[in-house]
Amino acid sequence: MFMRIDHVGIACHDLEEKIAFFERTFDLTVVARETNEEQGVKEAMLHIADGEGGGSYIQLLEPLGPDTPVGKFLAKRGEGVHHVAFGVPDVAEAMREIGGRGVRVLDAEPRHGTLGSSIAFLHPKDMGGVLTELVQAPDTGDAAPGH
Ligand code: CMX
Ligand code: CO
Repeated sequence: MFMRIDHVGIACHDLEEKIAFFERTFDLTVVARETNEEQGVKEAMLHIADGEGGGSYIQLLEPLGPDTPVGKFLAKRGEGVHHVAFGVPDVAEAMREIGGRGVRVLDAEPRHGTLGSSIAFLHPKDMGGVLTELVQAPDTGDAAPGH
């Protein structure tokens, strides 16, 4: 079901400052910057490698406000790893299968993710304390990205 690690999401207070750190320390390149109102974040994707079914990235996340998932996380735990995202061939199918195995799927249907991907989240309390994201890359399968 999981094809690869799509990205590791890192919560931060200052997106521009963290982008500069990753660029100068690891020579990574930003391939996307987006504000995702639905997820309550301003974010950047830094490219690591290309793989079958999509690339792998570091996702830097700055909250749009305190009452957002990343805002609450920062207030409670400070900066650090916020979630791990796995690439799946078909996010809707993965949601159904995983949900049927007793893991809470936080989204009723796939949502819009970075670069036209379709995403859904699994509850950290059912995942050993790790907030987990499912990602269907935009060019895989025939399902249109969610909105
Ligand atoms: N990783 C691990 N545990 C987490 C967590 C995270 N990122 N976020 C919250 N938790 C834990 C909290 O520590 C808390 O545990 P305790 O009760 O033991 O203290 C529990 O989950 C509840 O946390 P909360 O602060 O009360 O937050 P909510 O229940 O309101 O929301 C969650 C938690 C995971 C349901 C919510 O953050 C969510 O729906 N996340 C999915 C969407 C998201 O994170 N979007 C931003 C990223 C967008 C992107 O990747 O593109
Ligand atoms: Co993510």
